[in-house]
Amino acid sequence: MSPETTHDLVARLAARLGPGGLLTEESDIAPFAIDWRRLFPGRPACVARPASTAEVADVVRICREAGAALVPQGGNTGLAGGAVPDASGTQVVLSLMRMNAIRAVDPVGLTLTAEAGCVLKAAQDAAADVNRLLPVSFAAEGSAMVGGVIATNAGGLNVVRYGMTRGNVLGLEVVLGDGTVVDGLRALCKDNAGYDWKQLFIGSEGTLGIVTAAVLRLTARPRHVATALLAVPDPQAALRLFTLAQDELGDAIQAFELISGLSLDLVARHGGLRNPLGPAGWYLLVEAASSLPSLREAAEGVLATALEQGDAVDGVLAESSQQAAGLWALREGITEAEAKEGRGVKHDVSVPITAIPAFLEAAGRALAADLPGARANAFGHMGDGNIHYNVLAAPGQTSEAINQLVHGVVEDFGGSISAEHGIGQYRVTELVRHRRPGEIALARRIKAALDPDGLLNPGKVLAR
Ligand code: 2HG
Ligand code: ZN
Repeated sequence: MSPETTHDLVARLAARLGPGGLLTEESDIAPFAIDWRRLFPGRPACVARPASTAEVADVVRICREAGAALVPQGGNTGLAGGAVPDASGTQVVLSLMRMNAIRAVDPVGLTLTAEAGCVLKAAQDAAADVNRLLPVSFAAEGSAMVGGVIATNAGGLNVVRYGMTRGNVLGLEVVLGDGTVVDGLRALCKDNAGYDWKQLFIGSEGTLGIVTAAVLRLTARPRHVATALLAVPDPQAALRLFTLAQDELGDAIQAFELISGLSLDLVARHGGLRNPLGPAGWYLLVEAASSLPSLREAAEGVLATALEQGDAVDGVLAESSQQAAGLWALREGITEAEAKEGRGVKHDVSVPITAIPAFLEAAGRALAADLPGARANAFGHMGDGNIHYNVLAAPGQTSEAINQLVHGVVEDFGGSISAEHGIGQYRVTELVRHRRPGEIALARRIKAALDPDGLLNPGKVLAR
């Protein structure tokens, strides 16, 4: 794109969006130009901030006429560089932040309709105000926005009970790459009328269309919550406890998180948060919730059995919601603590739940043999098979070498190289290596059908 074309494009967008709708000053656009981890610094031509679906559609049309690429962005909390522009100075960041309304909450029909720029926490709070639960939840929920949560099919802490974002989206409104608005904002639990096209956009990271609003599923809000931290000798014991929890607490389990000893050391060192239990190789943060009054008794029973059979060597069941929040702060502080420790190479992998202990052992062995000095900071959502096998690299070790080693072990266990964070820019090369040729070819056909000019978030998910 020539400088004149970029100049004309910016002028047209400014005219359409009016004051506050377009950012062009270096200092204004800087926060939109780089990801949270500061791994992918970019430089956009400008940041468009439409305030309605009609404005989004016009931005898309204006960009398309100029041949300019668009990079949709919500709260910019992603960990795979999927929402930031390249460094060409020609891409337009399309921030959904001004489309932040909650359009409707229906506590009887159990739905909430929100615009893409609504912060996830605000949507959760709106559900809680009418005594309902919006079950998608993760550490960045105070900044992440509904559109980005959907575009990345975010996972998080409660997937073991409520599934991924995909399972919690009932209806969707999207703007296609040619500016067409597709309104599928139906508040229906059951809808088998033709292709379920919304699934194409959920998890497509803004490469097939732009999510502008959604109908989300709400659930009952359990009255009682039991939260426990357990120290466990090894991942095999953690797996036995997963079965025990399934047997005794069943569908009341809403989080089953595995945390390495190193993770809690880092949270203590960099976040100043004290681990209330003694030193151990591994920990479990387990949470169950139910409206039945017998929950606490059942949870106490599980903790007692776990200690008795030696699968837990220490444990605490929170006595209050503040104490529970303290336990969660340990878990939710890992990402920031890891960032302060040094260069972490992140992996967001999944393997069958049963294979988690063997996977951890095999990955640890491979790391020790091939990349001496590297430290594994493993933690994650054991209850859904998703482990963040992050590696704190030793000097001279490349991300590529570490990725290939870890993902090779994942492959051996029939796993996935991205369970919940998506591909973004971070895993584009690794995706090609780990998906079958037929799967990549199909993805390219879908991309070509919906974005023939390649203007929607180019270079993300699929290589250009
Ligand atoms: C979590 O589970 C997030 O806390 C972030 O998915 C994981 O920092 C990470 O690698
Ligand atoms: Zn996670």
